Amino acid sequence: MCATCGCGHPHEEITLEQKVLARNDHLAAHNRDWFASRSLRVINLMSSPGSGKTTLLERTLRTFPGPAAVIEGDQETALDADRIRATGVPAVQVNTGAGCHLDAAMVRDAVERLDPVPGSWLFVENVGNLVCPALFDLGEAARVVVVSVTEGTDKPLKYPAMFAAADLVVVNKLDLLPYVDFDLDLCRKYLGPREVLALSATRGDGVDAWLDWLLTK
Ligand SMILES: Nc1nc2c(ncn2[C@@H]2O[C@H](COP(=O)(O)OP(=O)(O)OP(=O)(O)O)[C@@H](O)[C@H]2O)c(=O)[nH]1
Ligand SMILES: [Mg+2]
Repeated sequence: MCATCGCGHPHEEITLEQKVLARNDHLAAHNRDWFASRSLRVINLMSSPGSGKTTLLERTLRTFPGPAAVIEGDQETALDADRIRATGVPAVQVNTGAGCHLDAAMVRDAVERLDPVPGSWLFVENVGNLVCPALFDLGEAARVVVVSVTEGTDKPLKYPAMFAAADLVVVNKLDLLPYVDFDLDLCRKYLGPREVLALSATRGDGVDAWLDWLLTK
């Protein structure tokens, strides 16, 4: 019951959120088993809108040596899936409508439609959002958070849940560093022991280290 007015709403809302997350965790555990049975290496890419997730995938997939497939999450449009297919790699677009993140059920449905070759790297580009996607396990093997130098140095401090969940943080748009007020050393300090790769998805510097990291997955 609500301590302020006795209406009961806050208590119900908290219970509902816990149930939604518990159900998602259960489905994500099934996804993880299913991915393992097909030797799929699933990478969940998350960031604010426009940090360069799709651009990084486009560059990656043009030279990636292994089999790959992509699930694209956006509220609307199939623009990102179209960009991925233009590289020759299969992609499925998931539109979440009013939703602000992908969940385990959406990914399971999409991967069944995509039917990737066993042993593939399966890239999941989450909906652009530094908050909600951090809460939803998809059954992935690794979480990559992309932050670009145009977003400001303070993002790891302001959105700690997202960065705490990252196996790797990619700092993108390195080519713009001379023109913006972004302190890469301070950003690394804020990120603590987390692995960080700085790169430019458009110009290509730093991308080899990213490819090497992916091949360890
Ligand atoms: N200068 C520069 N621009 C970049 C770089 N990477 C991406 N961009 C630009 O940033 C803009 C957004 O890139 P996207 O790859 O669409 O970003 P996204 O994270 O996929 O965006 P959403 O899917 O909408 O969340 C585009 O204009 C890209 O060309 C980079 O390394 N350097
Ligand atoms: Mg995108």
